[in-house]
Amino acid sequence: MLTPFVDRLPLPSRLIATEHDGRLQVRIRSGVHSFHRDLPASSIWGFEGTVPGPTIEAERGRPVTVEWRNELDGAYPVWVTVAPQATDADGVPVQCVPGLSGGELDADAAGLTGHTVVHLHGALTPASYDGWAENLFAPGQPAVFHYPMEQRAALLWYHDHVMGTTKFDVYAGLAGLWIVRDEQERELGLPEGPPFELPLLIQDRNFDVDEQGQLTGRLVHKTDPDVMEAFAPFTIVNGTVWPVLEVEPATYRFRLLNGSNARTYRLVLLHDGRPALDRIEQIGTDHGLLRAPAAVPEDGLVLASAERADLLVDFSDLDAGTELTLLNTARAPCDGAAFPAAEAEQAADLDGLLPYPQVLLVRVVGGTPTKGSIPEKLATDYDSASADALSGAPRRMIALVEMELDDAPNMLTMRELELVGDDATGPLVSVRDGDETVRYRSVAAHFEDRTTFFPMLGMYEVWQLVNLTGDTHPIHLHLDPFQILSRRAIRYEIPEGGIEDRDLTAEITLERDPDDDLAHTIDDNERGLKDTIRVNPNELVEIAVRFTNYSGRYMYHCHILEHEDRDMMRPFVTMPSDLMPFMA
Ligand SMILES: [Cu+2]
Repeated sequence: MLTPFVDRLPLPSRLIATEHDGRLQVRIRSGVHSFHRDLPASSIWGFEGTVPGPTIEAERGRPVTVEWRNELDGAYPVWVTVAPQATDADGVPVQCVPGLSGGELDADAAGLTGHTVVHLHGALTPASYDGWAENLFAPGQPAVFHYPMEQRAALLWYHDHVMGTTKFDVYAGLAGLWIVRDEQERELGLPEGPPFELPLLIQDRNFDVDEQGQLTGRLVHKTDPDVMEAFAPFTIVNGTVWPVLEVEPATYRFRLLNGSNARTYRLVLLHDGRPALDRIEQIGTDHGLLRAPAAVPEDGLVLASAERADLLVDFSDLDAGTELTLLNTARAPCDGAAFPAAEAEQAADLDGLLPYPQVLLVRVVGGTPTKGSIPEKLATDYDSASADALSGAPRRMIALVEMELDDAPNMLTMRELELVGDDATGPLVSVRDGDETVRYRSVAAHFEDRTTFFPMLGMYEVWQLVNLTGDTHPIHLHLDPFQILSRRAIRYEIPEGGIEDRDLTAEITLERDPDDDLAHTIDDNERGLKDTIRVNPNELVEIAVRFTNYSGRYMYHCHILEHEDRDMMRPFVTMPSDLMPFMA
């Protein structure tokens, strides 16, 4: 119904902080946006009224002050609905088709008046400027945020983070990219800026239809009784459905971000119908450069919501007129299951809420072939946490659980678990690893529950995330980056009624479930500095994190926006060491 590959890939406008002496003003405005040649204009909320917002480019060590001017006016521009059935009359999942599918308009969403708060994802930011989800500013209220930019070069992104409505605000368009650059990275001679460095913000969107079934351009956030996340059928890159990118025969640098509400992508580049993943070297991840380039996993590049990839893609040997397609092969919701790259053209899967695998068409045009060299060594400024540093590290255990509710969609929560002794009774979580069993009690489940995590600045901590749900959750920590230590298969049993509002009863064993065919491996491209990590079903992921400079109240959460809004988000408070003795 929309023709793929007819619109050119747009590039967001660039806002280079040093050209403005580090002082920027970004207006948050209602606007209109064209998502496709054949779609009427859509009403949106956007930074500077555009989708995506401008790409802000900053230099390490040069602070940036942004006056986020909330000038939103008018009604919330997206129609929100829960369709009454999961499938339509033809048996097609309603999330694969446009329109409201018989759903009523959500009056509460329609009544939103534009309170917002901006979070710079991936930034090392003092707590007061981190975009705490409850510190909102209404239209007309000033918000001046200071970003120190004392951090390595990386692709960050800024987006709305309002408690309970992040899923609506980001979906309406409130997201933009932010690139930090530094001299260490420049020394590698990588492409910087146009035409060879291209930011690619990938998202999924849906639209309404009129009585004749024609698309109206009105954005639609639709869920169904079986699936609480919105998985929209149309993939947009930089705000355009299935765009075309014209390239010269050269090496390009793609800065990818998955900015979707919930969808995980597994991206496959095809040339003449065959995987061309060997044209791609991944050089960076969430927090910047890897230590060495990594090949893309053979099934494709997986990016969950908020994950980034810095890629060098070689088109230098290709004749003018050559076309390559970037496709997505990941079913939704994502459970980590494999799909062979060679079959990417057949990846469409209605039951997997993937009606259209198309993402982007790359067309080679004329030019002088220029092959960029890829440095063998990239980052030299970080190492793995040493066994020494980790031996005395505090360990924190977090269980991801899905609670069924009688009168509402399921609720995803994170349970913070506290070690208990052998004599503890009541609802407990046991974790058996070989001959050893440790037991925990759930001490926090909701955002408003008491804070239990008080990490000390400068000290490594090991956080363990155990997934007791059927889907993959991308878990994001605000503030400093972390490194993944391990990904282990688990099996578990939760007795009938074991998931209560606060309490949790579960038996977890660190061994593979016989029905589990996930690999539970760490990909090479996950061995960098990360701020978002996928925790797959039947899996325990261990990360090492060290908070460095800023103390205060921050958040960690699942980055599926429908999950963080309800209730997969928790606070933590980073503490300077000298104040630790004064903690109650
Ligand atoms: Cu989640």
